[in-house]
Amino acid sequence: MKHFPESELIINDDGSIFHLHLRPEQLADKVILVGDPSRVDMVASFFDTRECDVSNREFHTITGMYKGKRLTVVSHGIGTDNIDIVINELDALSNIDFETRDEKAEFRQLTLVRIGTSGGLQPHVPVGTFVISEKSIGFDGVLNFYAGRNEVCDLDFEAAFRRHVGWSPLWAAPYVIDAASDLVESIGQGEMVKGVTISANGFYGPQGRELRVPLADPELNKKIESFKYADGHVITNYEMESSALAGLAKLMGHKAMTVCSIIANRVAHNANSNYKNSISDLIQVVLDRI
Ligand code: R1P
Repeated sequence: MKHFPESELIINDDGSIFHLHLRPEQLADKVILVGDPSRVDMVASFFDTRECDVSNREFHTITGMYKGKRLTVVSHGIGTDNIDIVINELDALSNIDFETRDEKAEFRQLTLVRIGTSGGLQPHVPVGTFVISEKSIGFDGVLNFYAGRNEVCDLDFEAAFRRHVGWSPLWAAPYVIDAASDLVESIGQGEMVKGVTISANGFYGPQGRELRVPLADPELNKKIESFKYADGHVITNYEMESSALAGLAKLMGHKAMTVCSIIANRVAHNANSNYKNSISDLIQVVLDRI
């Protein structure tokens, strides 16, 4: 049984975990993840009752009941570095005894669904589409710091992708990871597109947006758009978190998936900055199906 000293697992004086400020009993088994702390209120506005509302930095959490289901909604801010914090802390809240600092004997599995916004990379995912990240490609490198990465990743897909785009040795090795298939089936019905999502490690250069500083490879997005894997998969969208969420969840034994509303299409060069209604519709669908 693993034991975790104070330096590795920091517990605040009130018994809450370091960044999220949550105590173990405040976490539900089903967790909705959103980037924006104010979007937590939007999700919780659907709840019938609330039992806690906790905020620290960009991490805002509300636990409550929705149609008889106990749910936690937590914001993670922007980027896979934040996902590393949030998923490790949610797992610690579930699977480490905060009194003894020992790993619990019985594993508690979480269901983690991120509801996000995203940029489309194909004509068949116009603004307003809901895209499920059936596969995620991490440009961020977070998963490469954990043992077992090769056992959970799709190494053939990684190799084909690297070859096709001429991946630079200066960039972190990309990792390719599947979402939990039962979540993809239960949530990804009807109107939703199942796709392949790149989680970029930045919003501008790493997603091919050039402002004043030129890009190392200005053709990278064109090569990404033209990539087609042997099984027919094409890359549908860019966001910044799904890879680390799916990857860490898989290494830890949790179920995870990301679904995004497309708010810009990089091929059609259009965007919708007024996307609140579309996100609200997506939230309602996910709350009903989770
Ligand atoms: C960038 O503007 C942010 O928006 C997208 C990206 O993943 C990144 O977090 O998702 P969210 O709207 O869920 O934060």
